[in-house]
Amino acid sequence: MIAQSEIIIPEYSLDRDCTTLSRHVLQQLNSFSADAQDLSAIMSRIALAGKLISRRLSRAGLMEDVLGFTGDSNIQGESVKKMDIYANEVFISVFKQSGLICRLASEEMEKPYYIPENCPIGRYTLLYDPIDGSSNVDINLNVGSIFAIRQQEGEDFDGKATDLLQDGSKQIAAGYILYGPATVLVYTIGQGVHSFFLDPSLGEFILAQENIKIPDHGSVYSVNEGNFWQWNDSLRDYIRYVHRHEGYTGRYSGALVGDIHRILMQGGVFLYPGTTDQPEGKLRLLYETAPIAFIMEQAGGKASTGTTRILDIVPEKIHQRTPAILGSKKDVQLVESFIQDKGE
Ligand code: P6P
Repeated sequence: MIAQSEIIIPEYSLDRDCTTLSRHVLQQLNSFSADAQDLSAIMSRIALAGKLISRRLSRAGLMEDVLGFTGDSNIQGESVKKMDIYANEVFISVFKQSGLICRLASEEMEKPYYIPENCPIGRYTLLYDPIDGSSNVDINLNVGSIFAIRQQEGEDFDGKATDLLQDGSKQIAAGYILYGPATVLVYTIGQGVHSFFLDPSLGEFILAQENIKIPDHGSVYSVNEGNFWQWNDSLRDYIRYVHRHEGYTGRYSGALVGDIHRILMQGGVFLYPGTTDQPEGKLRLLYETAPIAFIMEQAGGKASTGTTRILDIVPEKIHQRTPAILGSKKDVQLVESFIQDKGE
């Protein structure tokens, strides 16, 4: 029998295992107000969605009718994966009866989904990309979910959700879930960037890192060089620069969340510039580049279109796209310098 005095439990490990996402949000806000409780509950629901999607992804290869395409195209004109639909429905399901949310705006839905009147209605809107990088799903490579929370402003009688067409400063919370070897949730509510790892044995996201700071410079540049001849000269000049100078390495997974997480942790720059086919770029502002921009800036990095701060952009439509230069401050500034030198 071991005497109580001989049992040494590192307080840190116990305390950390008890620092769940909902508790961390309340600690961040240093408040138990109704708003703080709502935001904490919203983050818990997002975590639940992440667990459900992570579980489905881990079993996808062994189940019928989980992988592959639905045969339909979404509002973006992209072929829809079965996993896109599943994940989109998961977020709706975890929030439908929560009483926290009034609308969900998703990459997969042309118009926002309004919580039905027979359900409790909340004051927040969830903007999300349910599965980012779904081309990776069928080959078991990393994918992610991206989310942002905004408070409904005014009445949305016409169902056009025009109050969502505001700049990124209206985001109350933002982040992503990376479904990789581990499932990691990274979020900010404007007080730093924090990461949580899903502990499958607990079924909880447990605090891993607080106040993550992106290095001012990193060796990684992350871009689809297959678009090289579709870019402006300035971007081609930047790529020629990193090809010719020591100390740069290319990393590109085809899934924004995985590429951005590498850059958040190790530094560098992610680029999705405009092309001749898509002058505004491919990534969507409200549920891709604005949430990631919030994370980048809160971690001490930078997020621009090459000429404009992404968080300053006021969209004209919900699915508006923006070019994106995201990452370490010095690396983003270097890309911007090539663009500004050419006056593009
Ligand atoms: P491309 C995935 O479809 C996505 O929206 C981002 O996750 C990713 O960074 C980008 O598109 C990849 O696009 O044209 O390089 O395949």
